[in-house]
Amino acid sequence: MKYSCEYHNMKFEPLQQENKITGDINNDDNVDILDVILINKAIYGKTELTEAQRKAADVNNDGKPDANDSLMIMKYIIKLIDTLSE
Ligand SMILES: [Ca+2]
Ligand SMILES: [Ca+2]
Repeated sequence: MKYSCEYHNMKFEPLQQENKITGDINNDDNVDILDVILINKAIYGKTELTEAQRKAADVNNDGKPDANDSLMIMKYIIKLIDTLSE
């Protein structure tokens, strides 16, 4: 049985393991628009990222998830760049 509870916008789920894919912030094994939405919400303070999510979101590895990472993930989704992890 999956444990999950939602309060308004916030969703809490057990996130024990590290996010495996760079840019896959919600850890669903795909890098897609949902991850861009999540990083943008975090940038604007609408949501909190876990430590693992912050690492997955920090695609350019400068120590923090921000607009540059969001842009890189978008470029990756529309195939302007081939890879997020160098
Ligand atoms: Ca994802
Ligand atoms: Ca970054």
